Amino acid sequence: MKRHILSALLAVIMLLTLCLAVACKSNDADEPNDSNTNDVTQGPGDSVDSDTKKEEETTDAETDENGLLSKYFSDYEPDPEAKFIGMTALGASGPAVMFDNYRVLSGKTEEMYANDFEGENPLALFEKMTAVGGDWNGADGDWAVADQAVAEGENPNKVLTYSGSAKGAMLAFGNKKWGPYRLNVKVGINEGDISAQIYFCVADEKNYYYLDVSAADGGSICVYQVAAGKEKPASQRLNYAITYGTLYPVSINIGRNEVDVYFDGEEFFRLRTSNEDLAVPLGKIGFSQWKTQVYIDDVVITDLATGNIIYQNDFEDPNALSVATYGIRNGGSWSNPDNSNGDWVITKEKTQDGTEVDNGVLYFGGSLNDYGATVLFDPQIPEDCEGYKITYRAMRLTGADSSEGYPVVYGWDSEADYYCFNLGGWGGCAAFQTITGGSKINSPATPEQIGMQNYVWQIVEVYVYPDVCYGFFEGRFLQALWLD
Ligand SMILES: [Ca+2]
Ligand SMILES: [Ca+2]
Repeated sequence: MKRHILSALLAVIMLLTLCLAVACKSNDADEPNDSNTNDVTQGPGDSVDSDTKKEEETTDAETDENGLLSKYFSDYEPDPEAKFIGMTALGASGPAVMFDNYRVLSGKTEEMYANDFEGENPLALFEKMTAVGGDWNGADGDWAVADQAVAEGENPNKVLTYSGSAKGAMLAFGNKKWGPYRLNVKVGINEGDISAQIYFCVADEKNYYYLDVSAADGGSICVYQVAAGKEKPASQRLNYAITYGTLYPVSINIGRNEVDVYFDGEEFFRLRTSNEDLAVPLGKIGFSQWKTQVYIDDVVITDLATGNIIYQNDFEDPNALSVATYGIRNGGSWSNPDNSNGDWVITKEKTQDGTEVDNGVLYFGGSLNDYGATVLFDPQIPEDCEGYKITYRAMRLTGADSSEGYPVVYGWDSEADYYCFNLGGWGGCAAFQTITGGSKINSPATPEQIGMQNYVWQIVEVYVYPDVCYGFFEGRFLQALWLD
């Protein structure tokens, strides 16, 4: 596995980081490392928008021999070998969309152009286009700079708005030869089922990619590719609740062979020139805990391509554990890994006051100090599966916020090779863990507690694709884990 080499490299990087970091390191082996142990480019630079330099605006858009705007991009040299190239553009499917803090960087930090829409003639360098399938005619006034609606006492802010109703409006910027580069922009939707688009690698009106940010149906994000006028999804569509009036930072890092798409500080999508080496993690799934007692119920594994149910278990069959096996989670200890002490059992749910409910559940009631005990099921995920989703509900009965309530393991080959979405670790937070060759890599834990509660059923969903896993808790996205 390529991961072995990667892990070794990361281990060296982690070691160096640890040597330099000093202080404030816990001895707890389950404590996440502050360094980013994922092979993930650092997040968007939008958090530093307050220092965005205000560029002098101009209407004199002189170009050099490459057609690049010489005033701004004289030092920028596109990579002729780059696989992802093209202009940027902003778009909207209807009114009530706003953009701000538009920046193009030639590297991670080197700014080529910045526009906060506060200056004179802020749209001078943009050109109007119409996306394929749209009916926009480039109407003047549809794109305009306006005051953002802000709460009393907040600083006034000008934003780029789209007030037209015709579809496919694109406000384009840049050059067809551009690449690699990074596009940072903030996007917001103020009302309705409207969607906003951030286009990149635009060759012309029939060939481009775009991130679609939609407020419809509770909100979602997805990347699409349009090639020769034909559109297809280039990523999964993920539910993401959009709060009206909020400007979300978007960062699209266009590399030579890969595009990383960040939304609100999270890397949600990676587009690559080839995913051929990647396969969806197969293997067993299981449940674990640490210093807590839990109920698990209604486990469902769904094939994401077909919608078919691959596996389900509602634990109403008292013999449901007869097909289970047992393991010890990496770093854990369990005196009876054959479960002869009955740590994991099928039982009837009880309420907090001890009333029995007519519902069979999977129950860990073992000693609170016996951690790492994992019960495993073999869902027989078909080898040609292109992606699956694990859904279950869980209830923590005891334990403080420092306990790990609902870790779910999947892709389990052995105790030395599997994945874990650990909910409740790191003081009530969550993070993916990758165990490969017996070594564990923790993703950075969520910055805040996820809100686990005792005696409340809570829903966990894990999407498993060949290149990425997404973890959700109570319908809320928590984290992505990139596989390569
Ligand atoms: Ca502004
Ligand atoms: Ca049940």
